[in-house]
Amino acid sequence: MRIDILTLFPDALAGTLASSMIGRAAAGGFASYHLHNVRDWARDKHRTVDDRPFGGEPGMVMTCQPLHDAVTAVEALDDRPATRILLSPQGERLGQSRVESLATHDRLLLIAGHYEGVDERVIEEIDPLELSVGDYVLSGGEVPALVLIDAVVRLLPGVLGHADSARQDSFSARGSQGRRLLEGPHYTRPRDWNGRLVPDVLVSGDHEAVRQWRMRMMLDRTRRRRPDLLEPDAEN
Ligand code: 9D3
Repeated sequence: MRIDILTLFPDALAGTLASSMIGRAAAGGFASYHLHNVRDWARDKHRTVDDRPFGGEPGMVMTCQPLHDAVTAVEALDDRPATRILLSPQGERLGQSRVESLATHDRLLLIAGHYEGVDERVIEEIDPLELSVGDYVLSGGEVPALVLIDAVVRLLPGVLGHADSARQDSFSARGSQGRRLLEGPHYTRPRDWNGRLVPDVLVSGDHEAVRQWRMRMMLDRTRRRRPDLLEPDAEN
């Protein structure tokens, strides 16, 4: 998968893209990351990429021309058509089902906004999928872009190795109707830590009892902590 990222702060992303699981996916040839500074497409001598909003709100807005030229130029760097994504607080909230679908695409073009936002006309022209990572205020789209990349790239065949992907799809985290559930508690040695014991059923050797206990813990926990996941049309 090729991932192009348009940003005003490429330095803020470079380190993370080279490290951790995200970096290993690139080192293994499963993904490639290409950072582009939108400022490189500005035309005036101060390389301006923002301006004051019409209508008198506070803050600054990213202007149309540099961003549009950047999208056009970057898309031409490769023959594959890119799925355009704008990270935006006004976007659809990112969920695992969207992540799974994006993991099947050959090429993503991520646009990380900054300042108060992006001129609406260039959004209309580019017509990107708009995605948010949650209902809290961040200072820009850079961290959301990294969130999306991490979530997508770990699903690419080969990145985690077979064991983990198989585990993810069949074993854990799904209830009787195929809905995602929270995971239950995990334990390791010692069996007695400061008087806190590992539940007996887990050391009983009765695999069916363990399976039932696990399912009950997952359901209890989901009911208590994330009842929204049990709703009929939960986004998961
Ligand atoms: C004037 C009101 N705003 C500032 C408090 C609006 C606003 C503009 C720009 C709020 C956040 C941002 C920058 N955030 C993103 O670009 C962003 C984001 C986010 O803030 N939360 C969750 N997901 C995302 S994706 C992109």
